[in-house]
Amino acid sequence: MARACLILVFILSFIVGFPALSETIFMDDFEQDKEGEPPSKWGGCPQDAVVSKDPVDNGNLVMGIVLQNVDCGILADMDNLSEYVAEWDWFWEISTWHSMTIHQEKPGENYHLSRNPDNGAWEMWARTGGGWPGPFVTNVQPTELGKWYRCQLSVDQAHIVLKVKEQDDNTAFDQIAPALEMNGEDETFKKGKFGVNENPGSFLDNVIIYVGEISVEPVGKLATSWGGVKNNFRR
Ligand SMILES: [Ca+2]
Repeated sequence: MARACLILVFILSFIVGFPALSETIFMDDFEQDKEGEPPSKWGGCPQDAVVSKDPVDNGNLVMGIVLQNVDCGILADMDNLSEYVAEWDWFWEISTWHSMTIHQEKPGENYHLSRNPDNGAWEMWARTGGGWPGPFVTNVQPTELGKWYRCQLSVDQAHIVLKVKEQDDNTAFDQIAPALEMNGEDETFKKGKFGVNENPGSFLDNVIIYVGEISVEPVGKLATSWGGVKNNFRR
């Protein structure tokens, strides 16, 4: 009887799928926030980031970085994650360094994914003990100012892959070559949070963080796709 039940569960799992294998951890399109106020779902940056109008779409609200900051927007509920995928739209208005923090263990201790404006490269640095060792990996893939890009960051401990494409590029991320890949070049940080450590002139939107196999690409038909995502994903 027990064996029959196991077989039935096995068969049903193929019929209904494996919803437990994926989970949305965080999602924000900033549309519930008020312009000029800090993004309500993000912590640690009350003075550094404000909800702003999309630089190229007055009807869209985004996160805008207004001050050079330290550890802004670290997500509070990701302390113990070693594997996750983060996707977001990213826009740069001025030519300066822009960065995301990964595996934030405590303020000032993290990997630093950076867009280097001087040579059109993506670079992975660490920030630890007051120093900036790195870059551990670097790859030239120029990006333009004044244009929205869609980014995907896949994190599996110290194996970190960044992919970047133009927001209206409908190519699936699994068909996009990495803009940056770190595969054990440094293993200082193996788990922790995702956030931003940014300079002014940067904007973010449509941020989703998940574990598992979900592929979310609110590209092209952005409003429709994102609405579907919001309806379908567990919070
Ligand atoms: Ca938005």
